[in-house]
Amino acid sequence: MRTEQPKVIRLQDYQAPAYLIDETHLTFELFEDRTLVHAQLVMRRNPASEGAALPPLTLHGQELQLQALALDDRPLGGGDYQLSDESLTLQPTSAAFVIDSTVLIHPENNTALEGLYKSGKMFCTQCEAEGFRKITYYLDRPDVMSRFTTTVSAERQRYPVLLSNGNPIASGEEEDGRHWVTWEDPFRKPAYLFALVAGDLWALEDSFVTASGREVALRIYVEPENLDKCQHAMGSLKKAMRWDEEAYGREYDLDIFMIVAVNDFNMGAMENKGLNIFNSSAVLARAETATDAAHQRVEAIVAHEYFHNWSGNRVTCRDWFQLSLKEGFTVLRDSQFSADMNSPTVKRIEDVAYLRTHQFAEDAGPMAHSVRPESYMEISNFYTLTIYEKGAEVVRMIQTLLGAEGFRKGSDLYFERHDGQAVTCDDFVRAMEDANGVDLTQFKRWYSQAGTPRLQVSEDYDASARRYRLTFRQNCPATPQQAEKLPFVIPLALGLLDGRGRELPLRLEGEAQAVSGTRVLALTEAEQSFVFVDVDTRPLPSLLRGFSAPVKLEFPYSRDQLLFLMQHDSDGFNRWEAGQQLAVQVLQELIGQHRAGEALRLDPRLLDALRAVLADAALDPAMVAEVLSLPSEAYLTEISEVADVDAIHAAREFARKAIAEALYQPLWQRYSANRELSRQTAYVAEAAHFARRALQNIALSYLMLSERAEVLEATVEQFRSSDNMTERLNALAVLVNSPFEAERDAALADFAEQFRDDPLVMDQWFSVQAGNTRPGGLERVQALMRHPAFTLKNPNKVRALIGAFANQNLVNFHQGDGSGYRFLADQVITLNALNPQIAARLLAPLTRWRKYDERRQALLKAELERILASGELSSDVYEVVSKSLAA
Ligand code: B3K
Ligand code: ZN
Repeated sequence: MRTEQPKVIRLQDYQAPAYLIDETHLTFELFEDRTLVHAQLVMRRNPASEGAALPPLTLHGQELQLQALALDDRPLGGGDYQLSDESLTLQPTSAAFVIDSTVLIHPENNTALEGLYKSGKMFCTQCEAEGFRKITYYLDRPDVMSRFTTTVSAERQRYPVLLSNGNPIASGEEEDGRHWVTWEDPFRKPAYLFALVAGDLWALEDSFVTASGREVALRIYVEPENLDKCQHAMGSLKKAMRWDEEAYGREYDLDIFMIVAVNDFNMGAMENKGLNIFNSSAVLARAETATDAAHQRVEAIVAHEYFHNWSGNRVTCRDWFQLSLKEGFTVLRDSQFSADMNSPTVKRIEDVAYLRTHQFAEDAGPMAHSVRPESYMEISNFYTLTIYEKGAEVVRMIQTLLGAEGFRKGSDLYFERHDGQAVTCDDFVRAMEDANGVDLTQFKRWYSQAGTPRLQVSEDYDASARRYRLTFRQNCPATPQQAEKLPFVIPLALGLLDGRGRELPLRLEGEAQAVSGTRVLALTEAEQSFVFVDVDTRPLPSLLRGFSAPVKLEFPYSRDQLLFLMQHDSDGFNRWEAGQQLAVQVLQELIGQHRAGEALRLDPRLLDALRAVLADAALDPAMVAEVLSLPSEAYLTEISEVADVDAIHAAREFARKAIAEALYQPLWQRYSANRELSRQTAYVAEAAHFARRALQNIALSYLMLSERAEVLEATVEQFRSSDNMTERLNALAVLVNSPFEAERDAALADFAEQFRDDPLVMDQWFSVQAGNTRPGGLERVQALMRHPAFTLKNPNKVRALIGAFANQNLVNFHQGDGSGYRFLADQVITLNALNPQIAARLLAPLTRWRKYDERRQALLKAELERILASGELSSDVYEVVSKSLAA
């Protein structure tokens, strides 16, 4: 049992550092059984810090074995400094001084994958947020920015490539087959952006000429067998570099930009200055081994990390409470980029579906926090959907309120004003205000108040006065530590449709002129009405177009009105949204029938709507696929007061089967036509082809529910003869979820045989099986954990098998006897010792206990208690478990 609770760190306690580090000179001597790190820190008192006397200097440091320490070349002995588990403290004797330290560390035993560690045969680093302190004694905080030089020395044979941030300035040979390289980064940076890589790596090379005509060398380093999987990432990088010049006026600043792919990585990727380190799953992609979704993910993550060069590196965070300053903004930037490269409407649909399912759940759970949190125990736990996804929505709302041009003026001012600084969310908002002459004081509540606001809308039409009134009521539920909330500024984009589906001109009471098309109302009060005048017929409102704010909208649409919006709304996002809301209503009715023990009866209007969409040859096939995708079980859970897992699953499967039967012909027609096209054309990783294959694949998954022989035959054919992973994996998933055991087993065996040497493809093989909702899910997952390709030490494997099971196979995970919960808790306990960050993330499904019936609540809480009592917990796991039990 943990005896000491981790400390709570609070935003209100922020203090500027007492000392600064102007220069950091590092030397790494890498060996198989140890690494020596020499650090020379050129330091001085921070002129901004107060007091006459020199305060003691406390450097962060964890798991370091101190070998030598000197102050201004004077060796220090044991009495000259104090060491604790987390720090080294000494007393400077002058305002400017140099510290030299040598520490011994063990990257070869580092399974937490934070600091310097080994992934397979290579050395690599992950320093954000507080990993640098596991490398050397330092002021490991983002507001301490320093100029770095780094020398890496290692055995040449095993580690021919030695990389760090910036430009290589010297290299040489040593005795005993060792060599060294020195890198210099001309930009000041916080330690979290430091990176080092050593390995036997090959590079795909290219170059890019910036808008001002500078040539930048581009290199993607991978293990030799992966060199043929880097083209897509390289193409994405060049598109991102161009896009950032055009959309934000941001140019790249070093002569070289490097990406390194590593297999063992806790997150997607890391934006280290000039040397991005990536999870191999976020770089490697080619038709035969990666799906369309994987290709799009690579494009988005390459762009995201590249965009950080400005939003994060050139302008960084003052402290970790400001994390969303770089993450929310950068997610917005990458989503705008992806929208421009692909279909903006489809991108928005994907983002909103993700936000509403997962971030809204976080906002309603025990770990709910604001976009700029007030406190944390372990910062690693705050790389959340709220910081990233909701943070992006907050910046997006600023753009909606200011307009594209005003927003660009604001971002230009922000980058210009704060280049080279470590700043706060307030500084970002202030730049937006100053560039536009507006006051965003009330808007800033989005940064400080947690929770998802509800927005209830009612209407009133007065035919004789030709007036239409919309009344908005907003309220936000209490979240931990925040009982009361003040009204938010909610940008509400809307239009009004007449009886034939045409947009009505919009004139508010008191305005001289009508506006045509969408307009944005800024809601600022708990309750507020807007009156539109000159309205000749009762309109149908299209509200929250493009999901203009992250709120839960409530308007009492009838199913016929939703059908009407699906057909006529000029806003593509809202057409999809009307279909989703219709499906939600229909599914909730089925859930009710199931719970009441009644026979299930599907509202035929849903079938009619989907039939019309399938028949619409003019509609983007990606949109057809999106409309055909019923709201997920996870989303249906999120919007339930108390989620009945079994009823949700039964209702949704019933609806899917009914759709498959009723629309068999049009589904078959669209499937066959697209499969034929796939057969005739080579794979292309572009939006139009993603769209076509998305429709083909969802059609196939419906068709298989009919269990007809011709579908089985088509699926097996697609599995065997497609030239790309998108079609092959979908066929495999369809077989895995089908009753055709012989074909399923044969396909699984074939696939494993063909791809056993490709870990990323084997991840997909694990995931497909983890997601199989047929009975016996837990036993299948337990058996797969014994497969030779599985290991708990690789985060991708943990996510692919255990994460997919707990998050995507709800009916198996939530089995009434609690066996799924017990299994997950066991994995969390094991991982707590190996990799605390992954353990804490894996826990999330257990923290949502409030959503379920009393029996499941008790079972979930019992597992949280068991984790708490299991021994010494990492601060990561302790924080999540203790907050979940307290809430
Ligand atoms: N900034 C990194 C996150 C690293 C988190 C480490 N616990 C990835 C990104 O958002 O770009
Ligand atoms: Zn990021």
